[in-house]
Amino acid sequence: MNHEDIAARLTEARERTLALVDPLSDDDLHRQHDPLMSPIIWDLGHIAHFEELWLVRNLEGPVEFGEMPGIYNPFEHPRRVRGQLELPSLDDVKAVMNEIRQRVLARLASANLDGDDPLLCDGYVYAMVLQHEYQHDETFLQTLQLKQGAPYQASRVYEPPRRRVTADGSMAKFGGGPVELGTDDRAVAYDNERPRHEREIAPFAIDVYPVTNGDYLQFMRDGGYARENLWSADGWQWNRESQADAPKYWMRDGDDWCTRVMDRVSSVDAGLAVCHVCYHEADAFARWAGKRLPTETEWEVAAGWDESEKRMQRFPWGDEPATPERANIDQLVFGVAPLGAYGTNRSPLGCYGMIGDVWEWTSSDFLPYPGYRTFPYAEYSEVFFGNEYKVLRGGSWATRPGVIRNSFRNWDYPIRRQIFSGFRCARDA
Ligand code: AVJ
Ligand code: FE
Repeated sequence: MNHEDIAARLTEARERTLALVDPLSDDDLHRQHDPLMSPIIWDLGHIAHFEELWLVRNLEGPVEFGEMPGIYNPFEHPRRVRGQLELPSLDDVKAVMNEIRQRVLARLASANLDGDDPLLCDGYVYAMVLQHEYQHDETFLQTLQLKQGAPYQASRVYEPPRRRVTADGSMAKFGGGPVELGTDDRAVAYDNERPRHEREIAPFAIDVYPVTNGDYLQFMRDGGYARENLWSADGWQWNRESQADAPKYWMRDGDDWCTRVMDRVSSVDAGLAVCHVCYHEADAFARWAGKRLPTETEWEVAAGWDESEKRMQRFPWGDEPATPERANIDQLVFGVAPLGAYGTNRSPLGCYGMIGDVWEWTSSDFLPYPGYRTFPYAEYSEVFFGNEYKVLRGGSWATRPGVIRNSFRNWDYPIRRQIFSGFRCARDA
């Protein structure tokens, strides 16, 4: 990225953020719609102050992340209490966003992107701030799907490509052997994606297609939610406490089911990847199917390993960037697209749809790779490493293209399902 690219991308990111919140009323913006999500106005202020912290203050000399100011420090104010903060009006937040952006652009003009400073080199810190805003754009859509009051109406919804295939239950096979995982990229990748490292992989098979609503309905109709032996101990506890008997946002419709995406309610389409299931539901389904969830390593091999070249691709289709033509990403379709809609969204191993539509749960805890080094701040990845979080891969229809690639690692608690999450299964081969 050169200076002009950076400025153009910053502008584009902000246009998207503001377009997403444009249909919202003042009450919509300030209300805490759910304990899991911040008031939208908080995310807007937080986006601006994160940008100021990294693209102004940190470039003047290193500051602690803890200096993220008062109300916008995510660690001082957990999401469930953000509705109680004194939050500014939209006009005030927009004024702050613009004022910060002016200083960012002024500083950018003199930034040396070819030097040794790892923060500036190849525009890393700009890519980091862009990806932060992109990720909060997906957060907005989780909040808007949960929103109280009138359902959110997107200003534009795009049709996915017309192609559709029927899942045939097939699995792709990897014969085992050494593979290269992660990346050494220092221009865009987060610290948790580094370094590239070799691992010996046992032979495995993995579903060619993500688990569909049709597959999931079979699990439900076979008593999947009522059979304790299909669930882990934690999973069964979640099952009892939540009283869940279907994915989030599913509603009974006589003997059938319908579901809602924002303001659109439709009967559940058997030919779409299932969305809004938690890790425990995915894990129980896999056991019911006589399979298991893939590890994140297996997922990455299935998404990008080219065995003939002995090389990991950046994306399933190759190294060319993620675009809405190649995968259902970027908040355009506003929902999961029919299986097979994106013809070239296939990996060398033959797996379809590993990027886009739904994030895919893996069985892996969120842990550092061997040789991991925190950069540039511990509060992005390091403070979340451990066995509390499970890794998700691949991005969803709500993920912006600039923040998804095969090596990208997302994580969340195994009980969460307000995220756009689905899965595919694997087994030992
Ligand atoms: C990587 C999606 C888990 O939303 O908590 C946003 C991204 N980090 N601001 C999150 C993030 C800081 C993060 N996830
Ligand atoms: Fe953030």
